[in-house]
Amino acid sequence: MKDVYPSRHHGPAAALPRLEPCAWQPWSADAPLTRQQYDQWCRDGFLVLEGLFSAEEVALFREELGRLSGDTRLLARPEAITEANTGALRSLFAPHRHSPVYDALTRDPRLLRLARFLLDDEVYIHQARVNFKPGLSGKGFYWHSDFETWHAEDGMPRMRALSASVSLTDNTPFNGPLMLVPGSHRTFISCPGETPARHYEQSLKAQQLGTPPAEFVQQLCTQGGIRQATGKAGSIVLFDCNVLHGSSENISPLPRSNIFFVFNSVRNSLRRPYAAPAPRPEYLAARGAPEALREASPDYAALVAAASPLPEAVGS
Ligand code: 6CS
Ligand code: FE
Repeated sequence: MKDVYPSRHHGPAAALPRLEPCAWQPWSADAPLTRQQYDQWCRDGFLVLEGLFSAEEVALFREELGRLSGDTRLLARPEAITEANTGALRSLFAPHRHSPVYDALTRDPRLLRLARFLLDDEVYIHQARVNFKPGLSGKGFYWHSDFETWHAEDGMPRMRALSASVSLTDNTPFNGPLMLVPGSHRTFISCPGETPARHYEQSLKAQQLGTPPAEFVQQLCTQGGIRQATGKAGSIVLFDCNVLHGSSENISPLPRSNIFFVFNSVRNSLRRPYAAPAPRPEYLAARGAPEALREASPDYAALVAAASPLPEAVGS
């Protein structure tokens, strides 16, 4: 299959035009977005939706986060990525595989309807992760396009995927919120360099390869500006797979913890990596025949109660 988004092929960096629509169907009155939100999505490549989840639901998601981040077996697995400088937990990949609460969240209509509408297809989870970004020491994520990595290293053919980041803590101007470049989703930056074997063992701590050279970051930021995706806990940031984004380190005392779900069209499932010696592990990129997600409105309180460790029996 012709690689329409060549990157990391030894050649110089280049700006290529996006070939896919930003939204895969026109707006209609029964869309899960207002016309204004739809137009903003197409123009900018991202959308902040406030107050999607209640304070009670966020508290339940946080309780589950505490359970997972305290699970020593899980922390010893490769899905747990630590900060290079402090060893603190930086990201936990595939949290939905280790949590019935987060697995249910992937089927919550408030997320699933948006993904299915904008991608105009059945969808599955390509990747999920919690980025913890702890207070005082949480490191940042340099400017990048997720699609560049998912295309080069996972074999994602086309731009028909989006991320939904659910804020589990307030995302303020001070604790390293996501920064996005409006309109950058319409340009694919073909990056220089060659993907080494097992690149993810380094890139998930601090990505250097597959990031656009400075002049391209400057050009896209000059054209579109930079927007901080701030919002209260319970808000979400929807962003296109190719929008240029990053986040600064967090030196505030407050953590900036978000859970990200990447919804991919079932027609866009992974092929062989376009620019890497071998596919990345399943916890980074779901492979094989995709199974379309079915909507469900779960009882998060019951799921959290069932998942939480039983209190030590008295006198045990
Ligand atoms: O390599 C990846 O798939 C991950 N890297 C970044 C910086 N964002 C997307 C994704 O979690
Ligand atoms: Fe990213």
